[in-house]
Amino acid sequence: MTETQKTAVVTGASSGIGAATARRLADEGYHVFLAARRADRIEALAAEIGGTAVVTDVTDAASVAALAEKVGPALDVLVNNAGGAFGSTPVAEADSDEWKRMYDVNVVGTMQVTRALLPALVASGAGAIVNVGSTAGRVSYEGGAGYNAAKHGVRALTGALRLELFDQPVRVMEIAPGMVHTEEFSLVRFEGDQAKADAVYAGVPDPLVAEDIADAIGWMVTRPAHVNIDELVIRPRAQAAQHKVHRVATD
Ligand code: 8X3
Repeated sequence: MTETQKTAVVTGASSGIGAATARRLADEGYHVFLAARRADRIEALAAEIGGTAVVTDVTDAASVAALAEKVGPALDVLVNNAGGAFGSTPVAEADSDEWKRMYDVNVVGTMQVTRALLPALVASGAGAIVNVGSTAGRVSYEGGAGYNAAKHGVRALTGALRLELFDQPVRVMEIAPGMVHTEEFSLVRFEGDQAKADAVYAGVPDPLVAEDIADAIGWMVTRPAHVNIDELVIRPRAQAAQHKVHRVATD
């Protein structure tokens, strides 16, 4: 890292949108701190992009404090990407532990990382926060309630934070992706059931990929410091709405 190089933290940087965003921000010239639980993955990516891997569990305040310590006194960009959906049961059959985990990683995790890094973002004189929300935080759908609630929570947190920081040199932004075909998102949601995970994207001509979201985040953070992209909803063309998805026969 050079004295003048800008810095970024990306949580959930071990795969999918987080890994693609880390790569993208490195391409934009940032020194990227890759925060995630899986050391082997973030160390490999850090080596590839010249960043710093920091094994972090965003749900653990002590682990997040260690991340802040490593980042140091100034930070330009924070991408709160760590999150996910666990399970897809209707409310009548919901698993309380899955719901708590979703709230913990998506909402409390975002809060804890933001709280810890806010002084450094302010100190940079032009900080930028991008919270990775979801179209699932705009509408609800069957079997999605726990995730819907968590991502609506990310949106609520983002809105309150923007108001609280109105006189501070920190932009507070949210990106809300729709259908993005990543290696793990649906696999995690369906607890390792590859067939169910594949069915989500079956026949969809071009779902978004992680690089599409990374590209948008790269654009958001590289706008001039006075330009706050409050919310950016981004879907594949084939997904006109959550339930209105164009699919073509695959056989
Ligand atoms: C993921 C988008 O469509 O699975 O955040 O709810 S969706």
